[in-house]
Amino acid sequence: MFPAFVNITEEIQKRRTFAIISHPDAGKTTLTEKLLLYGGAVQLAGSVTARKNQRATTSDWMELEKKRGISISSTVLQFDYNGYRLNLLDTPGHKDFSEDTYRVLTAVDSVVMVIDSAKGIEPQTRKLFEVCRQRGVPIFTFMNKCDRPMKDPLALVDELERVLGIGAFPVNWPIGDGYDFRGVFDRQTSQMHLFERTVGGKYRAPVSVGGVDDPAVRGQLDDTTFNKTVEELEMLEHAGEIFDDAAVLAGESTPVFFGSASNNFGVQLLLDGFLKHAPAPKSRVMGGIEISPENPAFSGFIFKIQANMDPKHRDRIAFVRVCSGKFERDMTAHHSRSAKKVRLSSSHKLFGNERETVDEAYPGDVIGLVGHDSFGIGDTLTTDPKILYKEIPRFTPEAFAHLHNPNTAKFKQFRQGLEQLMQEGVIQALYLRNSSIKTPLLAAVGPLQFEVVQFRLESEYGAASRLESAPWTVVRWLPPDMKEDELDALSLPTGSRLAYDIGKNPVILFQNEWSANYFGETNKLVPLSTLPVQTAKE
Ligand SMILES: Nc1nc2c(ncn2[C@@H]2O[C@H](COP(=O)(O)OP(=O)(O)OP(=O)(O)O)[C@@H](O)[C@H]2O)c(=O)[nH]1
Ligand SMILES: [Mg+2]
Repeated sequence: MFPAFVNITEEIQKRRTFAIISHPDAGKTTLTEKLLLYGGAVQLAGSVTARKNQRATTSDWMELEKKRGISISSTVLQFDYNGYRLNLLDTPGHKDFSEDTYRVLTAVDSVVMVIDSAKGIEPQTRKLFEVCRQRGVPIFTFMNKCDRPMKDPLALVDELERVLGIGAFPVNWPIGDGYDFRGVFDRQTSQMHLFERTVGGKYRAPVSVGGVDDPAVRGQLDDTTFNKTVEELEMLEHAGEIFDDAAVLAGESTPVFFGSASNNFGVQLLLDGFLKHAPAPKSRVMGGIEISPENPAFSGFIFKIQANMDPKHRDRIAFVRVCSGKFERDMTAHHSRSAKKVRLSSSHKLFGNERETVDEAYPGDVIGLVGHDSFGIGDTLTTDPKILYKEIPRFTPEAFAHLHNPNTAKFKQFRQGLEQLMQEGVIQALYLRNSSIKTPLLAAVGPLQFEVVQFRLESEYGAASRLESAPWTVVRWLPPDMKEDELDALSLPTGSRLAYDIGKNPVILFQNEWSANYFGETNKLVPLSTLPVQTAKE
């Protein structure tokens, strides 16, 4: 049991573990930086990115993010603010990397959904929203980029409710927009917050706060902006909605905050408003058993693996979300995949690329474990082997390609690099049946994943590669218990091919949807599935 001086309930109640999600380019990484600035975790916004960029001279993989100006992988940042311990996960928005983003969603207790106020709800935001809703994850909304010509704020709120089918409660309201965006009105305290822009938004924006009638504040606004804001606020009041915590926690209503991440407008209000209402870690239900975070057994699961994050340490980190009990460095835990006991000695807390040894961790924390090659995505680590999490979603690949090694002298590097990257789950692999080609067929949710594999093979393993696209676009799983002779007996449409996934489950690769449907109709006794039957060991 726990030593008397640690109150585990208190530790759990302090934790807020959340992801920032949205369509590409809405401003997730920018907002993350600004939350760190306001959370006191960095002194100067941009310093995490800046550190990343300095490293880019040695870690070219980050170079790819910089070159393209997009996030290709999620980032974990842990910091303390105002009595809370935050575990923040910035996710990539591009749909080709949605496997990474979806895995992160299994590890968090709430999300901040960022919306570009000029664009409203974009397709990827909608998809991510659906995943959150299915999981019942509470959603907080940040309407970003109010410093640009934006949609009418009432229309934005209406769009949220209409398109996503969720209640929306504006916690604050924009004052002016575009060049005239001056700040926000906090509806809960009835205070105006007027900000000044700072060069590059590096420092906190100076703010003056006052009631609507406060002359110091009123004097800063022109009549048009002031009257429009007051009119809109009256309309909102008239609608008479109240902040409903229970609906927010049930994922039925989202608190809405307006602002501009790049200018630091509204960031503090978002941070404080979020912390006030976001949930602490709660129970997870697995196979009908409820595992409370206060369960004395330590348990957690691996939702991400990443090698070579820091060129100083060429190693592999398994990201674990702690779900129950207390983690202690050097403890021994049961590892679900190998069914063996493992000693967890090299544990870290993470802040982007930086890491620091951590001696203990509590439910809600994300920690990085180094030095276990047998760890895979989805694995459970626990002191109670009865606990088994099956959280990680699988995706149906839609793009297929062969990867060749053009340089026989580098065969070892090529092979080792590819194996590592597949273990990280950067890409899926299939093995063609009866094939002389020994390298796997790469299977991706989107083609940018191939680019990342090639880039990282070259920069981290010194192995060049040549990509050859494969003729298939559809994969379907066969029943996992099919025997070899039954597979032999199948009559496949022209151009189709049998293969196995990494769990040795048989699949068919089809040239197109039509061909897959045709097979389905002519082989009614062979049920096809778009995803493998999930076994916890995978
Ligand atoms: N005008 C304006 N631009 C912003 C604001 N916030 C972010 N941006 C810009 O929007 C662009 C995209 O920002 P990111 O933070 O990289 O977007 P992201 O959502 O992390 O993008 P991905 O991770 O690739 O999906 C950058 O050029 C930012 O400078 C804002 O409040 N106002
Ligand atoms: Mg980003």
